[in-house]
Amino acid sequence: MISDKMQKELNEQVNKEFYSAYMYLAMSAYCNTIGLPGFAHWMRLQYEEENMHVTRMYDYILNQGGEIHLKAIEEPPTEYGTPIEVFEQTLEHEQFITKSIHKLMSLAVQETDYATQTFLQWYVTEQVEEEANVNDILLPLRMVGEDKSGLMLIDQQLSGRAVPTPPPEN
Ligand code: OFO
Repeated sequence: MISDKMQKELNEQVNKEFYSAYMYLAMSAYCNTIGLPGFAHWMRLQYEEENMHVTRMYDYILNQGGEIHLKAIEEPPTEYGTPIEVFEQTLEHEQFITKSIHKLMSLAVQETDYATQTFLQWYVTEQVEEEANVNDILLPLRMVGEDKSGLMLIDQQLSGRAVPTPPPEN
């Protein structure tokens, strides 16, 4: 069982995770149009990963006897600037999601909702990984700047990203 407030906040998070997926799909399309298929591949897999974040949360709400309220997903931009700017916006977005997950965790602690704390712990850890992955890409990107051969090399590396592992079931 979850409180009405927790149900509402988890539904809000579902919407944010949906937006994440939507934004990464838009970023994937953008990277394709600027001639960076490896970047596009990385973003496409990120889109798939976000969908898994959505469904895990959706399942949890239902398993706890809660109601699902799907809201409209905000339209993401179609253009994201330079390759560095693409990943800077990615980092900014993930930091926003981290804060949002932390707020949910604070609520679960405040409500002494142990089940939701356990459920959310996976997202807390996942966000550390999400931010670290983006920082690991931003570092070489900042080093190469606008250098075309450096960008091609990074594009090749990003094309090797493996399909994400599904999160554990609730
Ligand atoms: Fe769902 O972690 Fe990214 O946004």
